Amino acid sequence: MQLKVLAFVLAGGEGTRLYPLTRERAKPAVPFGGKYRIVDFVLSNLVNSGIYSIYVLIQFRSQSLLQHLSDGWQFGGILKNEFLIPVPAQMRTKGKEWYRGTADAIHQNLNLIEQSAPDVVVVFGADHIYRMNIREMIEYHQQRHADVTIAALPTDKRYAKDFGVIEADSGGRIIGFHEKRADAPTMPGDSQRVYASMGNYVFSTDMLLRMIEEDQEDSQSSHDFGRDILPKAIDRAEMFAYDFNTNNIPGEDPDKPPYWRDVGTLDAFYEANMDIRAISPELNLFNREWPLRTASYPDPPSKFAFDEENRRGQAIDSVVSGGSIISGGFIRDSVLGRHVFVHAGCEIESCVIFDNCDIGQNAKLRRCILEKNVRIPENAVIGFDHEEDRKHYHVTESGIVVIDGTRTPMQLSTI
Ligand code: ADQ
Repeated sequence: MQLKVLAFVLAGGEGTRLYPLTRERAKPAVPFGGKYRIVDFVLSNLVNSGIYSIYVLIQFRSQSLLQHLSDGWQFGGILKNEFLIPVPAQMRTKGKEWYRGTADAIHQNLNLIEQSAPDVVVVFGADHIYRMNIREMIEYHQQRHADVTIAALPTDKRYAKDFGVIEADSGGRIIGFHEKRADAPTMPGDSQRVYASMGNYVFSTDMLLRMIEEDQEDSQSSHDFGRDILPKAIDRAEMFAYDFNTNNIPGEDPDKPPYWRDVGTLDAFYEANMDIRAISPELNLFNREWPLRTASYPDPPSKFAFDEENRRGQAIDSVVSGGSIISGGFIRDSVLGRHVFVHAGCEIESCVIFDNCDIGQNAKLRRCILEKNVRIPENAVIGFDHEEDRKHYHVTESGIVVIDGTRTPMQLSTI
């Protein structure tokens, strides 16, 4: 395949339902799985698929995301076709506005498409935890001579209201697109499931340019792919659904459906973190044939020690990131970020702990998410009595206690 591919990653989402984790950062910059950020998944999928020409479109609270991209992802410089460049709104609309919707984000950057003249443009969201061989989706797009291909995940029909639903015939041709409608049509031959759009699209360049320009002329449009562009394109473009369950990822068990999770809510975010920590995890971080890339820091290794009372520091069915010290505490079913200090006598069960947290002696934590820089006092007991927890913290529907942290102090140069 000798195709010129340009990728846009839509990384501007606010992620309001992940509050307080999105108070200071855009959703794609929220930490995940100890040492990663959510955006690392789509970027790893692109790079592992051989796509290195990437613009990341940013908007809300972008500083943390920019910092992460700069720490871990800004490759390029030598080869002109290898770049990862964050792009804020260019204010190209008449009203000089921020991105008004996902399609407007592409519109404001049409010059980037025109000047590189790609054969296909891939537009992917940055909000999901998944592994995907994007090359296979592009091959499918080419084989079908499609103008537009949408990644589709067979999903229980009760979730139709949360997604764009693709209506396809048995050959995969798209005949309707229904953005977030509970009564959207089910899959051919399966009355219980719908084809949910994963928000990942492959476009042939000419068709994308035409659709985006026409959309700008429409004063009623909200300039969104799901709400405006895709439903309107049905009669005019060759559109196909790419069934994600047919995707093959090197190093993954071909009998298991590929992993994809929407982490739009705190509960879903928590559950997806839990998916990585078991002995045979749902999401395997150890697949060397499809590595998850992220920023790397000069962290020391993590350390497990006996405390003064000769209690072992140990972690079972857990993930512990670099620079963490477990001194005589017991950790089970948990995911720990970088530089977490667990003091003597702690018991931590089923928790997700971000970087730089400090858990005081003999504290007991169960089913908590700890933001960065949280200090848990000695002897604290959290996650056992939700009435008590609610007095101090946010507790989700399923009973996850979310403990907010403080800002990371910025190191300045001194003279
Ligand atoms: P939504 O879940 O509503 O539906 P949306 O808020 O449109 O998703 O965000 C899609 C992607 O674009 C995310 O990665 C987000 O970070 C990013 N984004 C949002 N606003 C942006 C902006 N102004 N600038 C840049 N990036 C922005 C969409 C589709 C559905 C599909 C689901 C799958 O509309 O059809 O089913 O994604 O999750």
